[in-house]
Amino acid sequence: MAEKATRETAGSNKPALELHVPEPRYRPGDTADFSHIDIGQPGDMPRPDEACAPADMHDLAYGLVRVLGDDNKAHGPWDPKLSPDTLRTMLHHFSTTRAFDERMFRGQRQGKTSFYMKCTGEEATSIATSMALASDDMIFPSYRQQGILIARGYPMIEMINQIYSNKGDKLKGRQLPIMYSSREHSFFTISGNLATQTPQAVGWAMASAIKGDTRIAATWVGEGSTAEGDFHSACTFATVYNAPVILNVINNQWAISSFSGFAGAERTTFAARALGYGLAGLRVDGNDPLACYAAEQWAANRARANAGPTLIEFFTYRAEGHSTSDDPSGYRSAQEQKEWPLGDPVTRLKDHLIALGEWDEERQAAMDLAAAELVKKTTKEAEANGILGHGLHHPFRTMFQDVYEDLPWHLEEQAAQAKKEREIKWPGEEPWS
Ligand SMILES: Cc1ncc(C[n+]2csc(CCOP(=O)(O)OP(=O)(O)O)c2C)c(N)n1
Ligand SMILES: [Mg+2]
Repeated sequence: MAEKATRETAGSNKPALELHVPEPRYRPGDTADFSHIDIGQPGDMPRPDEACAPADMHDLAYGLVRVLGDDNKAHGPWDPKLSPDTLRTMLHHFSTTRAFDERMFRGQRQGKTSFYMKCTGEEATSIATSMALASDDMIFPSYRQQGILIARGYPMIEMINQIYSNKGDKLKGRQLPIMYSSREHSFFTISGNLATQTPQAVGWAMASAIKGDTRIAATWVGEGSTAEGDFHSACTFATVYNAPVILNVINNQWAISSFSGFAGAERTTFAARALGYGLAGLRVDGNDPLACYAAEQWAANRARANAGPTLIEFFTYRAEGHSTSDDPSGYRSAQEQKEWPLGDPVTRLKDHLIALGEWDEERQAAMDLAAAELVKKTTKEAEANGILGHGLHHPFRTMFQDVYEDLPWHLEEQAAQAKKEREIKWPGEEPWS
């Protein structure tokens, strides 16, 4: 401070300028307390008409759309009134996704893959939302929406082959594990470069409208990634052209070890970003499967009616580490997850079905066991195609294929050099395998 003061010109009474550097409320060892967060009451937010002007739904960007109450019943105008069968299907996808995450995480610890990312606690933001879309609406995901592939019936063995980068991997080991792609399931290739999927989704939606198609696009992006310029370009294009797109912002409050304050959460909500662009903005309890479904359905109806794009913030909590490479005990309080007031989406859906008289703990236990067994069996099948480091990957030569119709001369040279080096390193072995 003393140094700053000497820089002031004589006679000036202007205060020295200061920066604010955000600091999370709780660090390891701290007692976490979320009582400062206003989560409102289930059923207390209005449900405006889907063609509503963004300026007329201002409050929805600051409140929290909630449906499920502490009584495990559905409340208010956002209740999507899903049938018990649909709710059980959703629960089944939740259970499968959780079992899948558990086993793949363990597989990384056992050295079968180099990398994995769980979505624990955030299942509703991908599964419940995608169930509100048509199966051929185009998904532009981040890396934490494996639940969408599971909900869309993508073969689990393909996911595991990709995670193991084995000879069954349709992406031929060219993508980081978990960065899936499936044209048949309208699931755009995951990119590790954060937020690139957002302008791509808007562009795809614009193309769909230009062609006079009926399919809409939806993208998922982490709250930390909304600080990327790409996200803001996406918002601008979406509003300018009224693109039939949904921008889902998953606010799990952490971006690896950076808390959401570094993306602007101390100042306003992520849903409020929408207002400045003239987009519809909704802020939703991301751990409430019914609210997630209802919000996505609202935005899909809006987009399909050419009434405009929507930005939805799903307020949730990343219950586990960022990835297998992360250890959250080094930067946040272990208590946070327990104290987090919006609970666990799987438990909330299960308890809702039980409250409806449509489910019980025995059936839940059987469902979870069946999911774990399915994942185990499929893992074994995928392991027959190879695991990390066991040689059963795609042949080495394939790294020079597919990008160009005719291999350019400089890549031909590189390929020849690589082949020669491998012959020296592993004499007597097939250099291209
Ligand atoms: C352009 C870019 N910058 C940085 C990274 C490194 N990185 C990978 S994930 C991540 C955190 C993203 O957090 P968030 O957007 O909140 O998503 P979450 O992981 O919480 O789902 C970072 C910084 C990257 N992959 N790409
Ligand atoms: Mg995040």
